[in-house]
Amino acid sequence: MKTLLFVYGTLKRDCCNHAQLAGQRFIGPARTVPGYRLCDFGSYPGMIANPADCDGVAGEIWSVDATCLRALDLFEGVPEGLYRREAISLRAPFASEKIATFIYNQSVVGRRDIGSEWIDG
Ligand code: PCA
Repeated sequence: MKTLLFVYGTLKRDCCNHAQLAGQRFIGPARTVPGYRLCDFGSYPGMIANPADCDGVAGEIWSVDATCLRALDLFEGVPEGLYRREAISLRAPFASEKIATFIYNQSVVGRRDIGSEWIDG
């Protein structure tokens, strides 16, 4: 079974952890609806809900198989509660269904808001 996954950080093409998506299918660029922002954790970003946001977050949609999705959950620290995998709303052309993504699941107090787009440094 395949799952559509929205990636916005180090899993994107040209980013440091992209190899985790090896063998999976790129569907296209995408953007969340407004209400999400990125926080800076140094070498990676965390996306959180922020009702004051007007822009949403930019990323990519990938179609991933069940084995890859399980591996990604471990890689992103879902069992430890670093991220949680959640289905959220994206803008057109992906607006008709909710799409899975990794939402940051820990405190962002004191972390820098980096807005809508992650660029690997
Ligand atoms: N990896 C996941 C979540 C944040 C990160 O750096 C991603 O790229 O979507």
